Amino acid sequence: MERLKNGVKQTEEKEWGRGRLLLSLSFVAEKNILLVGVIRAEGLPALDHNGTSDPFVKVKLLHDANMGSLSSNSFSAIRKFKTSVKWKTLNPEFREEFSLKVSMVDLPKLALAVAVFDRDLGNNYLGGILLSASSKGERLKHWTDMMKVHSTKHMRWHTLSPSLLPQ
Ligand SMILES: [Ca+2]
Repeated sequence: MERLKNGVKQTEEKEWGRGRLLLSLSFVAEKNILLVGVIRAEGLPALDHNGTSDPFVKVKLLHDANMGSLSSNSFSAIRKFKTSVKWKTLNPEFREEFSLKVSMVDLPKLALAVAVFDRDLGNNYLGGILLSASSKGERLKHWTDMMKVHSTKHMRWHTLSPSLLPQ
């Protein structure tokens, strides 16, 4: 297939809509640490007048209430992080890793909310994903792979959804 100047990019944007995000997950059982790697995103929507965006990613660990209550010492462990801003790009390269203290008992009852924003006066929402044991498809597969095989970086692309994540 011929690589047309704009043809290829436009097709990709149609398929992905809000774009997609490459994430890495690794649970280190000996240290009770979940490592979340925000690697890169592709085909993000352009929200600025110059035809690009200024993306950054927020990562937040939440309690998935569908999966039962947490052990008492876990509430303090629920934290959030954000990456640096990548200016004027729809295909940002982040390569940032965050470390979250989580006990193995609580891991199946947690959810990871990953949301991409365009840095602006009001930080516009570009898209996001929610990974947990009550997710579906690729997201569920990624979460369960991380829980089953420890100390291994599980990498997976996720299609970003336009729906807002729980705060
Ligand atoms: Ca912007």
